[in-house]
Amino acid sequence: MIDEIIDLSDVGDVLRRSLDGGRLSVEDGVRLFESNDIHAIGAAANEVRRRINGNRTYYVVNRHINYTDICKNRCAFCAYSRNEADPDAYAMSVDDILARASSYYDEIKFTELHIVGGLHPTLPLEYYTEMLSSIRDKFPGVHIQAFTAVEIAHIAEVGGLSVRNTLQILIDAGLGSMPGGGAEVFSERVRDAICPEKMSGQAWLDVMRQAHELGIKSNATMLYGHVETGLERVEHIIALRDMQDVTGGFMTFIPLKFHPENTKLSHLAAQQSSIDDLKLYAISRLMLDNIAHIKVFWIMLGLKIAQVALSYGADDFDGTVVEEKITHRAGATTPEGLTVADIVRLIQETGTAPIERDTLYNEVTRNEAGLPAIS
Ligand code: V47
Ligand code: SF4
Repeated sequence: MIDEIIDLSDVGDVLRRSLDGGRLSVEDGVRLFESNDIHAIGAAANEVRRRINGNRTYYVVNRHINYTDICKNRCAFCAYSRNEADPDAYAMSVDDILARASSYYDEIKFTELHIVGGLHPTLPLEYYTEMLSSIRDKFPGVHIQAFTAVEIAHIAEVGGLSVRNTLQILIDAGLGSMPGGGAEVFSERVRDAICPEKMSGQAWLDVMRQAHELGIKSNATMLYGHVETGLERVEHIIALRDMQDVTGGFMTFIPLKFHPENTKLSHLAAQQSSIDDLKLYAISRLMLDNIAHIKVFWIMLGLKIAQVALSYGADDFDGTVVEEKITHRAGATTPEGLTVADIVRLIQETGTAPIERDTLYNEVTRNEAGLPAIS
């Protein structure tokens, strides 16, 4: 069946090469983005997903915390950030963060805290180390996934330290792994248009390389659906693949769907297409032959397309999340969090098997009291 679909496709030669274990080139990737045959591209991606991850769809019981919206970068695509003087700007104290985490921990024993924020001009290194060590002391079994590569470089700059030293200090304080944000699209042309103040794509990769060398795993993202071309997407994906060949430190790739509301790029709203979402998920699965997982961040994608994406290459549904500001300030209409029962049902509806994982993709089982054990 899949052979017939591929034989009839205008990109059948590329799909066949990928299924035979070949590595796709820049030209192959661009051809896939130019093709309208999402059925064949999706079928091939689903087959690759099946070979790598079987029928499993992973999810994590986590809570997101966005500790400050004050940010010196003010990227054009970001509705979340504020200037320090804005009346609704906030920066959480470490006690606030602990209280927020505790209230959810009373309800459900999460295995991960996912912490990201803006580039606050003055918060010192000690704020971040105290945040990590206090969380570690209060929730000893919980994995802390925190600070994008952009935040790490900023924390280093404010503290007058190298990125490597900063990473080591944060690891010693309890940092477990890093989220994949801040990558956007590596192309200089795109960065000039959407986030001129942000570190370069090369600098982002360089922070990740150093984190991986220090034994820290991370995720990787691409923010899509604004001004980028198919070629720029492909070059971004291949830069991640090249880095992964060297370090092996990326756990998952997450395409982040751009939400334009309340941003300086709100005129780009007409470019949003679910066909494009699914094609991008499938092409990512086919091109990233050395990254094990592709995640649907359902908050940004929407629950329905997130479910469909699980048949277009994705194998990870992310998590319970609980509280999310970055996408909701940019007009997302998804809930801010989901219960485990919701996630399990949404995954089961796709015909795949829900598997609770920890941050590092170890399987989690729970006892009758709901306490997690990692196998
Ligand atoms: O870097 C900002 C993106 C990222 C918008 O690693 C926007 O598992 C869409 O990286 N529309 C931060 N996206 C969040 C992030 C993330 C989220 C979920 C899981 C993981 C992970 C990482 O959010 C930013 C930027 O790329 N973003 N504004 C917007 N208007
Ligand atoms: Fe700041 Fe991140 Fe928003 Fe850019 S995307 S303005 S770096 S919070």
